[in-house]
This record gives sequence, structure tokens and C-alpha cells, in this order.
Amino acid sequence: MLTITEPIAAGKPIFHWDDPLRLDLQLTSAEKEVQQKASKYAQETLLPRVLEAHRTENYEGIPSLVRELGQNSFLGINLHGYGFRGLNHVAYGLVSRELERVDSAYRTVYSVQSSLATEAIYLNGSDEQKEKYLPGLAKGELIACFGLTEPNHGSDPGSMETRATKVFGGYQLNGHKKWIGLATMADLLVTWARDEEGIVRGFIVEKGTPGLSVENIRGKFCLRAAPTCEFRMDKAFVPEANMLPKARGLSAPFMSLNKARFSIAWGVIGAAEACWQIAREYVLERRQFHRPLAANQLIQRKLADMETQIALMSQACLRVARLLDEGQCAHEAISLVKRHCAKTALEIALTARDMLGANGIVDEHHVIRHVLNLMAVNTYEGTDDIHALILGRAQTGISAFS
Ligand code: TGC
Ligand code: FAD
Repeated sequence: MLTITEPIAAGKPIFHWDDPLRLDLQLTSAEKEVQQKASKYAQETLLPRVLEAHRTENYEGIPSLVRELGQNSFLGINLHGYGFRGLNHVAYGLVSRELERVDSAYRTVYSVQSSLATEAIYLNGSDEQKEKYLPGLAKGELIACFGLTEPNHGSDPGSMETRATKVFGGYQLNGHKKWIGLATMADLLVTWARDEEGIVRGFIVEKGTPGLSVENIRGKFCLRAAPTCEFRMDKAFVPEANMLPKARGLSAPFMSLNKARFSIAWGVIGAAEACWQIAREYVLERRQFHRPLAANQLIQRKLADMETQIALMSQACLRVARLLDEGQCAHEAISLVKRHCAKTALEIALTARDMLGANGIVDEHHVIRHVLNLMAVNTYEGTDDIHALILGRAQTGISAFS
């Protein structure tokens, strides 16, 4: 029999316009504590830096950002042992959201280090590799990147050209990886290559390896506060001890992508919330036709749409996080939230930019920076089209990639 619980307290429930579905009531005290800590850090330390860093494409603050993320125990927050905090995926999502509320570049740094590179070693590494690298990655004393994409193979990494040839004592790597976050400042370059049997294998390439050359990609209009790079390996020797023994086949790098895509889905909600709240404050202040912009129906409709989308995205991401924690999350569910949240966050940022009129194109108001960043976020970690095809394949059984 269905039991209907009476409201505990008499009286009218209060509507929280900034959290209409009460995400806050769905979080545990440990999750709330992490969120508050991440929010304080991001607002007090990162927000004052971001305008100048984005404007001048200055990456000098990134090594200290990684160290600070480590000191706050945010790095690999969902992983266990080796100095990781051992919390859940909700905590990971909440930190991502607070970092991206300031800038997608800072959340990217977090995703690349925490999920892409660290999880690749955590899931596929030998005990010796884990003991050697994971404590430094957890503390942010080591910086790592993840080299999957190549100049000619982005959406289709399975066609990668990078090769690993067996030589005495290890492997010789030849290839070119492009669009790789953090590579120029990375101590460890987790790199994917096909071996002589055609199997995708993972390698930890250490900074300074002879034959390895790394450079920043210049002229980016998105994510200007953190480096996106390319690296070439010309007969770069990697010792046997640096080959990830448990990584065999494309599913190994894809396992890391899942967590980074999850981090993006949560993160972009932060960027969207920032744009929504900036736009709300702006239209309450700004007067045209002798009254606040906020007094117009068209403006209120936009605010209502933003609020609705953000509340629904937050619920979807929370659900995916809980499924991950329960071991019940198929990777297609992560594709669903990555695609939907990235696309919707960009729509919200564009709407906010419009509501700010001319001021919307000035970086001091922050919204245009989020617009530019979210364009790249819609491309990386699988484009909107690629995630649609993943979902289409799952429901039709037909692969439409080629
Ligand atoms: P496909 O046949 O689908 O799969 C090959 C093998 O991999 C398994 N697999 C997965 N395993 C775990 N998680 C997933 N998400 C998986 N997707 C596939 C699959 O079961 C199979 O395993 P097995 O054992 O049978 O061999 O491979 P495909 O070549 O047809 O690929 C299809 C496609 C398009 C889905 C895939 O190539 C893809 O996802 N493309 C997008 C590429 C991408 O997302 N690149 C991201 C690079 S990193 C990045 O952008 C960082 S941005 C910075 C930041 O995160 O902030
Ligand atoms: P393409 O694959 O060339 O796609 C171009 C267009 O064609 C897209 O619209 C796409 O949806 C569409 N398309 C492609 N295939 C199909 C198809 N079968 N059907 C229909 N449409 C299709 N990679 C890493 O390995 N590590 C990183 O750290 C990393 N960081 C990045 C940071 C930034 C800022 C950016 C922009 C990219 C980064 N990437 C990274 C690479 C990123 O994952 C790729 O850019 C992405 O996977 C898309 O590949 P592509 O750019 O080659 O586009």
C-alpha cells in the first residue's frame, strides 16, 4: 500500500529561486562540506585571477592551481588510497561545478589531471607505477596530461597513427598528438599508441624524454587561461616499466574519458549558473523605457527558462553520480548528460550575453568568456554529434559513425 507522508512542518514551503528543486537537501553533509570548500577556494582564489589570465593567455598560475587543488584534496577526490580523499562521484561533480563557475579552463585542468591522466594510471597501472606516480598526482606535485587525439584523428581516435615498436628494454614511440591540455607543463604524458599487433596500449612518457617535443597551441579564443598543446614523439624511448600493463584496446582510454565527460556535465552547470545569475542581477539594475529590464515579460521568460534548465540538469547529473557510486552507470548515460548539459549551458550563456546588451561583449562581465569557453567544451570529450551517435547506436543497434 502506498503511504503518503504528511508534511513535517505546517506552513507553506518556501520556493528557493536559485535552487528550485532543492539540490541542497539531496546532498550529504560530507558532500556539502566539499562544495562549500570548493566554492570558497574558487571564488576567493581563482575568480580574482581569471580575467587577466584569459585576457593575456597567461598560464603562469596553472602549476600553483594544480598544487592548490592537491592541498585541498580535490584531485582524484573519488579515488581511494595513495593520498586520495576517497569520496564519491557527487563530491567530484560538485568540485567541477564550482571550478567551472569561474572558468572552464580551470575545470579542464581538474578533469585532465584527476580523471584523464590519473585514472588511466589508477585503472591500468602496475602496483609499482601506482606507488611511484599516484601520491605525487594526488598532491598536485606532479602534473599529467592525456594524449589521445591526433591532428588527423579526433572523433575517431581508433584510427590513431601513433605507433609503439618493441625495442630492447622498452618501446620506441613515433607519432604526433594534438589538442592536449597541460602537455607543456606536464611531468607525465599519458600517451596512447598502437603496438605491432595493432592493439592500443598506454604509456607514461616522462618529461624530458629524448625525442619528445612539446609546444603550446596559440591563437585560441576559448579556454585561454590554460594551455592546450601538441607534442611529437620521434623515436622516443619509453622503458618497459612505463607501459600500462592493464591497458589493452580502446576501452582503456575510454574508461578515463567517461569520468572526464562526467566532470564536464557537472562543470558546465556552474558556468551556466554564473551566466544566469549575472544576467539576473543585470536586468534588475538596468533600466530602459523608464523601468528595469526585469519588468519585461520577455526577460522574465528567459530567466525562467535558464532556471528550469539548470535545475533539471543538476538533477540529471546528481542521478548519474549516484548511479556511478552504485556501479550502475552505463557510459551511454554519461554521454547523455555530457551532450545535453554542454549544449544547454552554451544556450544559456548566449542568452545571458544577449540580455547584457553591449556590456555582454566585455570580459569584465564574465559572460562572453563563458560563451567562448563553452564552445570548446561542446567540441572536446566527444562532440555533440558523436554523443548523439553513441546514443543512437545504443537504441537502434546500428552504428552510424561510418
Ligand atoms: P567502439 O567500437 O565503440 O569501442 C571500442 C571499445 O571501447 C569500448 N568502449 C568504451 N568503454 C568504456 N567507456 C566508453 N565510453 C566506451 N566506448 C566504447 C567498446 O565497448 C569497445 O570495447 P571492446 O572490448 O569491445 O573492444 O569504438 P569506435 O572506434 O567505434 O569509437 C566510437 C566512438 C565515436 C564512440 C569513440 O571513438 C569516441 O568516443 N570518440 C570521441 C573521442 C573523444 O571523446 N576524445 C576525447 C579526447 S580527450 C579530451 O577531449 C580532453 S578535453 C579536456 C577535458 O576533459 O576537460
Ligand atoms: P573532428 O573529428 O574532425 O569533427 C569535426 C566535425 O565533424 C564535428 O562537428 C563532428 O561532430 C563531426 N563529425 C565527426 N565524425 C562524424 C560522424 N561520423 N558523423 C557525423 N559528424 C561527425 N584530446 C586529447 O586527447 N586530450 C586532451 O587533453 C584534449 N584537450 C582538448 C582541449 C581543447 C580546448 C580542445 C578543443 C580539444 C581537446 N582535445 C583533447 C581533442 C578533442 O577531444 C577533439 O577536438 C574532439 O574529439 C573532436 O575531434 P576534432 O577536433 O578532430 O573534430
